[in-house]
Amino acid sequence: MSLRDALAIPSSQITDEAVYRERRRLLAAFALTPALGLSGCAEAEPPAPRSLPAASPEQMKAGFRTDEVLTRYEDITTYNNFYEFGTDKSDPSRAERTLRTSPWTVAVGGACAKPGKLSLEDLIKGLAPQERIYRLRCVEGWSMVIPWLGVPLADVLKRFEPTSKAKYVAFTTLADRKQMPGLAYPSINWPYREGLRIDEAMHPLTLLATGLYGKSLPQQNGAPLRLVVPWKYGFKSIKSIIAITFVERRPLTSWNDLQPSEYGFFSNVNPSVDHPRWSQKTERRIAGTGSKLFVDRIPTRLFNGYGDQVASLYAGMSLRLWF
Ligand SMILES: Nc1nc2c(c(=O)[nH]1)N[C@H]1C(S)=C(S)[C@@H](COP(=O)(O)O)O[C@H]1N2
Ligand SMILES: [Mo]
Repeated sequence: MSLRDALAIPSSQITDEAVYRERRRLLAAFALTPALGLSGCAEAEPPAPRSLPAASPEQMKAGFRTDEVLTRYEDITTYNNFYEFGTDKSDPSRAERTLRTSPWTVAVGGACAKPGKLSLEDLIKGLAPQERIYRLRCVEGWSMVIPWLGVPLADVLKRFEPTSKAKYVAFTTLADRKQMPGLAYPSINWPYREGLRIDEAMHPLTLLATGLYGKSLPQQNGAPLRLVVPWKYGFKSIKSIIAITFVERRPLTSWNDLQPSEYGFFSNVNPSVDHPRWSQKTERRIAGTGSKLFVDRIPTRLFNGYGDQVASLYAGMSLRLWF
């Protein structure tokens, strides 16, 4: 693994003291020696730890970290939903590495003063990658605990100076048949699209992830850039983003468009609002050891356990009506 991989940012950006210290901390946390990182040798890596050094009380309070057992790297990277690479959980990790993640361009436009088409490097320039350990709850009833690397979406969006007409933010995934074999099947009306209300997009928990477990994102997890919204069902966390658009009206989103009675626009995790075809009261946590993928069923929590941080966004709204 290269040092760039370990940091999920270009080495040209490792300039200031803060980034340097963050780098040292990440390397230490994931027990990667700089020597191993720099040599790029093929030595087997030590298994990644299942928990990380204790977070500060501030990080815990903000929801940026959890001390739950981490899902194994191999499970996070082989049990995936990424229909652009097939609809089975194992399809995305088994697919050929056809996604060209560099150069990668993101078009940011719509209701903002400074629209632009930027390289990924320029999009996140100067923003130090932060480590966030989040629960991910899929609408299908399973969940993981994932150590992401990324930058707050708000820090990126502010650079484009959204106007007062920017009430929502729309996101689009790449849709290229040559790079994504799943596009040959009409499982979804391609491209995959998602959206957030502007206050959700600007919330400090909302992350643009560039890595996980201290390495850059693998193809199957949405390389090189994906959204992570930990209090919403996993399908809101759109992968391999090529466009971000500020809009005045609620944008079309793929799962809501496909089956509006089953997948709402908000899709906040909520154990009291069942999916029409199954209960959402519990979830199967993927945190097993050995050949075991799941641990026992655990209760699902309102807003996926991030209520202290996000409940105020929905004050006065019926969560049943606006599911
Ligand atoms: N473009 C795109 N983004 C997507 C999906 C997809 O099929 N295509 N699946 C979603 C679903 S249903 C989930 S649960 C998460 C899974 O992310 P992971 O595979 O990294 O765990 O990605 C979401 N983002
Ligand atoms: Mo999902």
